[in-house]
Amino acid sequence: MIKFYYSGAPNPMKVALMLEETGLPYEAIPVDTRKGDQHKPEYLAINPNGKVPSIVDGDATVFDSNAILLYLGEKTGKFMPADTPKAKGELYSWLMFVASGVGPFAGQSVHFRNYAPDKIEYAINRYAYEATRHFGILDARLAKQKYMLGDTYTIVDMAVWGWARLMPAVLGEPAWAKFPNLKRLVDEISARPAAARANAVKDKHKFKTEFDDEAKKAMFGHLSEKVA
Ligand SMILES: N[C@@H](CCC(=O)N[C@@H](CS)C(=O)NCC(=O)O)C(=O)O
Repeated sequence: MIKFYYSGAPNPMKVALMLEETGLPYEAIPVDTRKGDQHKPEYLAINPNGKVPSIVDGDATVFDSNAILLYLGEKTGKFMPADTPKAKGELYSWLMFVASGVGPFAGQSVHFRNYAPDKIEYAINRYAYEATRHFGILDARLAKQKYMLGDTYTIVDMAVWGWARLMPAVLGEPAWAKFPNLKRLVDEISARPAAARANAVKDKHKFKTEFDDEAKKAMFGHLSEKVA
């Protein structure tokens, strides 16, 4: 049985979606990042980066959401494109684009818009600009084809869904008007039974909801340590 270390945040939710889509048996193990569970030695032994998600599958340990999507796709053969150099080229490119571009820039946009103690216009604009640019690239691709890799739903669409469904927090609700094709994909995936089950996973556990000093200390290490 796969052990799935998670919280209700966007990166774990992509993996919850894939686990539900594939029907693999798994045990969801909560990591309450607002209480600092991600920094406990037993969790750092699984993911030295101290973030969620991670999975343990027999003797395989995998961390980083997009690596897990790829691992589960290869394990099951499901939601993967054709096994050809051309299709693999597209898979790796778009999956890494989501991992290194869409995710981190959307995350920083959420941070500077909603969480930073000072509203720094330069930072807010930089990350909103890059997040808008990245979502625009996805939208343009989805204007030409139904899914990120063509005619079929794959792990790349799940990776996109993880962050794009949080558009209101990343760029504000009105931003959806700029990305109609991306909205179509997000709405389609959100309506899938597996997405409803993925969203319901976190309701099985009680996560801390208060964003108090303990939560800030656990999630924003830079507030207590000056390195620059
Ligand atoms: N590149 C990692 C990023 C993981 C990540 O940033 N996870 C967030 C939740 S979406 C987290 O664990 N936050 C808690 C913290 O930063 O302490 C991935 O894709 O899995």
